[in-house]
Amino acid sequence: MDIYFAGSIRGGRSDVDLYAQIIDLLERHGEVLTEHVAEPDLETQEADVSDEEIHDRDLAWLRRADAVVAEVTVPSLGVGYELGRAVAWEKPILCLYRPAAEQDLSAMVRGCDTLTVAEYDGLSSLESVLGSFLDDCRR
Ligand code: 6IA
Repeated sequence: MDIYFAGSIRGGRSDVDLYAQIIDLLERHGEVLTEHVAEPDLETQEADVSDEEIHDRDLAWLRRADAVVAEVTVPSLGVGYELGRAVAWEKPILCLYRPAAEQDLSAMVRGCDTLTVAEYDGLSSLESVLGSFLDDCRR
């Protein structure tokens, strides 16, 4: 199973360590196409890649994905855009949100009935949420 993980980059990197932990959990279920989202020094690594190349490469991965998992607690335009494209392509989508966060989740995400929002408070509660979502994607 190909899994597209989305998380904030230019929207803010305060959750980057958590993204790495979520990706570790996802890798038990399939191949994560976007491991770079958890790369602490992504900015320097991707310095030679144009925004157009990033956009086109990421959309090709998104198109190919069997499932999309997004951590949406740190608001990100790019993640919102990816979610909109994934909805249009009828991908199974799970959004992970920590309600204790400063910013409330956008109504455009929470109000979308073709994606699932899972509220959680820490990594320990995620294992079963991710497992049951990805099992459903296989059916
Ligand atoms: O608006 P954001 O940057 O927060 O958007 C984050 C989302 O867009 C992620 O889920 C990624 O899939 C995608 N994305 C945005 N920027 C990149 C990137 N390099 N590399 C890969 N995916 C990206 C940006 C490097 C740059 C800061 C030099």
